[in-house]
Amino acid sequence: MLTFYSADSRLRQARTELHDGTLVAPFECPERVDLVLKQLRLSGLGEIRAPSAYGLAPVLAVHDKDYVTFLANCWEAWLAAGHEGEAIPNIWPARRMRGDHIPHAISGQLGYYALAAETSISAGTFEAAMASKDVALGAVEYTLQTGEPSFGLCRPPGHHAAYDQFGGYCFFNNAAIAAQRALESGKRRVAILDVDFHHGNGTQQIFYRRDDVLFISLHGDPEVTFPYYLGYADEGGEGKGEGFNINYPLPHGTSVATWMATLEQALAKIQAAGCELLIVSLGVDIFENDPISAFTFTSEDFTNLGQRLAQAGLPSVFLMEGGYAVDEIGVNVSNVLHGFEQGVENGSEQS
Ligand code: SP5
Ligand code: ZN
Repeated sequence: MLTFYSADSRLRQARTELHDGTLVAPFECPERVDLVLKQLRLSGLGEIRAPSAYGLAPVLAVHDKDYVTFLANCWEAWLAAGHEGEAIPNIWPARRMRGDHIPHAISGQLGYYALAAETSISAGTFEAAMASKDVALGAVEYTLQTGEPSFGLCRPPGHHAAYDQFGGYCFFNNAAIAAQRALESGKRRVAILDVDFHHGNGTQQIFYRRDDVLFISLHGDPEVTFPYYLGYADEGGEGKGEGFNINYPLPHGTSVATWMATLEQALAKIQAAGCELLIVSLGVDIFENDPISAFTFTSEDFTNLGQRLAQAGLPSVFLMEGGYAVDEIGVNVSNVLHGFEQGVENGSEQS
C-alpha cells in the first residue's frame, strides 16, 4: 500500500498541553509519525511518497475563511501581544455571552475559535496543518485515480476540527477535506468511518446537514469522555442529512468482541447507503495501553480490524488520527494496513 507523508508534519512541535490541571509535554508529539514511518519501512508496506502542495482552496471548501486566516496569523499575533507561553485560550463565548462577536485581541479570538484548551498553538502549527491536509489530499487523489488503497500519515490529526473551530489536537479536518475532494471529482457518496477512540465531532458537524457524506463513528461514550458535548447516539443528521450521521458511543472498557460487532452494524450501513469511497479516520488510541483512552484493542486485534475493513470491497483511504501509546503506535498502524492488504487478497481468492 502506498503511504503519503510530509516531513513538514514535524513543524507541529508544541511544548505544552493543558492536561489534568498541569502543562505537560503534548501526547500528540512528532515521534508518533517517526515511529509509524519506521514500522512501515520495517514491515515493507510499500512506497512512501511526499504529497503535492494543494493550496488553500480544498481547505476553504469545508472551513470558514476567517478561521483559516486566524490560524495563519495566530502565533505572530500572540507574540506581538507580548505573551510568553504558547497560545492557549482561557475564555470562551459561553452561554448567554456574545457568541457571534469576534473580538480584536488575539486572546479573545482564541476563545472564539477554540473548542478545547488542551491544544496550544505555537510556531509552525499552521505550516504543519497545511502539510497534513496535503498528505490527506495526496492519498485521496491517488486512490481516486487508481482505485488502489492508500494511507495518509496525517499529523496533526483532523477529526475534531470543525467548520470554524480547532481543538483535540486538530486544526484542519483532513478527512472532511479529502471527502469533499472526492465528491468534487465525481464520487456521488463517500463514507467516513471514524474508529478513533474519541468522537469525530468536527467531521460530524461539517457534514451534519448533507447526504453525500455518510459519517459513522465508534467512540468512547461522551457522557464520560472528550469531547463531551457531541457524539451521542441520538445525533442522526438534520434536513437532507437525516440518516447520514450515525454514532455508536461505547462504554469504557468495551471488549473487542463488542466493538467488532458494532463495526458490523456500521459496515452494513455503509453498504446500504451505496457509498463509492471509504475514508477511515484511523485513530489507534483504541489500543489497550493508550494513555488517554479506555478501549481494549491489542496489537493483534488491529490486524483483524484491517482485514474486516477490506471486506467492504470499497476503494479505501486511511487517514491518521489519534494514538498516543508511542512505543506501539507503529505496530498498531502497520497491523491495520497489512491486515487490509491480507483481507483484499483473501477476498480476491474467494471470488
Ligand atoms: C485526535 C485525538 O485523538 N484527539 C484527542 C484529544 C483529547 N484531548 C483531551 C484529552 C483528555 C484526556 N483525559 C484523560 C485522562 C485519562 N487519565
Ligand atoms: Zn482520539
